[in-house]
Amino acid sequence: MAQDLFQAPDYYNLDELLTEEHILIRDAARKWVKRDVSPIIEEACQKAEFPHQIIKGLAEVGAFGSYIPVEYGGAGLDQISYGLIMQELERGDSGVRSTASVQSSLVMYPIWKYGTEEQKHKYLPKLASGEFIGCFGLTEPNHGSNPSGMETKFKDMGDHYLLNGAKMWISNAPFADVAIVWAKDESGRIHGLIVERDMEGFSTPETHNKWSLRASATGELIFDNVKVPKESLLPEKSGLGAPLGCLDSARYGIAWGAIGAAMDCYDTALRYSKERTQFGKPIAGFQLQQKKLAEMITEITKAQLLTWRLGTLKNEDKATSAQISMAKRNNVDMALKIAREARQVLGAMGISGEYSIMRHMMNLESVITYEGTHDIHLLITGLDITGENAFK
Ligand code: TGC
Ligand code: FAD
Repeated sequence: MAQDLFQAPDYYNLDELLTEEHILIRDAARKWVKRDVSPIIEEACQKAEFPHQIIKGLAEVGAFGSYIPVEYGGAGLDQISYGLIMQELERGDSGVRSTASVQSSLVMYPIWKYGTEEQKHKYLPKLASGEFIGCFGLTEPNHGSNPSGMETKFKDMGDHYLLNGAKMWISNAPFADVAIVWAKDESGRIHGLIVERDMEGFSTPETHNKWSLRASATGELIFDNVKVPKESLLPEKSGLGAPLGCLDSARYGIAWGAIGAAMDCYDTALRYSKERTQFGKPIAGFQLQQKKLAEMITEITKAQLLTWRLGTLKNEDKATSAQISMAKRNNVDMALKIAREARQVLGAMGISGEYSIMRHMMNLESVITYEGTHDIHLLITGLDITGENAFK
């Protein structure tokens, strides 16, 4: 990748809405991405390899459990800080943000919210420091958008549970030390279980041939008569609302993350348009290119405002699931459209790994699908405003 010259757009002086602490945290993450992610990320993507060397840095910038209390090893930060970190990580690459959002919102969050004190002390500090990496298994081969139909199940064997089934499309699975697995008990109720890598009968084959999120490792979780100790069940919440509660937190982080990807595409296209000369002048001087750039900064600014407001609601514990869905859906769609337009501004150079745009565009095709597809989030808004369920 060419040198990382990123300059963050702030068209409406939104930094004035942030505290000094927010800016310090964001800038530390921004600096780390420039120094440790940008120089290696293109090659990791081309090779379809997760860059394990970034784990320590992710922990150091507070990307693992930023809002988890300090007593459990987290950074004890507010929701806007968490969002800003996700924004900066995804500015580098959606796969890097994915690793951090899974760890924070889909692994640490359920242990923190639904776990016992013993589980919290056993796992959270190690997850915060990056000594352990986690994954979250909800999606199955036959159940993606409708997880309530899941077939993975466990049986009470007296002194342990016996777990059987399979999950697929699981981020971090191939190297995760622990998996939060959602499975049904004998009565059909959904529970979360903490499954450790070395449990017999548990395997995590890697998913290959992805054209998207290539720097993030994706895999399956296969449970073949896995004996899970009884103390591995998350006791404080059950039912589909338990995994969906984790998704609220992760979707919120994605809403911020997508802004990062969009900012990077816009900034790259703006700089290129000023440098690239055709027909005797910089292409930035042509109306058609200005239309693209002006629309990009408008959409980014709208998304920044929406997401900042969502962050303030989240800090007050007032953000609804439907509000989070709206921001996730809007921002990922916005970022994907900007990536497509920005790529065109660069002409042929837009498809080159010299620039980040094509990588962002391919990544965003996953981001618009996972954590609830674009269509599912629209139906969530539809249900919220009309009271009519159009899912079924
Ligand atoms: P429904 O009947 O609506 O709800 C069942 C129960 O759940 C409650 N609930 C929620 N609770 C917390 N947060 C939410 N967002 C919630 N949405 C619903 C609801 O109140 C109810 O509670 P109760 O007490 O009445 O039982 O459920 P449904 O079966 O009709 O499904 C609704 C639907 C379609 C919206 C939901 O299932 C859904 O969101 N589907 C999308 C699936 C999804 O997002 N999968 C993501 C997998 S993880 C992932 O992609 C990680 S990628 C990570 C990365 O790499 O970054
Ligand atoms: P389907 O549910 O089969 O949907 C196919 C199409 O039908 C979509 O367009 C959808 O919008 C549409 N559709 C479905 N239902 C309706 C309806 N009622 N009305 C209208 N349209 C509908 N999952 C995890 O559990 N953990 C992870 O860590 C994880 N990481 C992922 C990483 C990557 C790279 C990817 C690509 C996916 C990941 N997922 C993960 C899975 C992801 O959450 C699912 O792919 C997603 O929820 C959609 O499920 P599906 O792919 O089975 O699509």
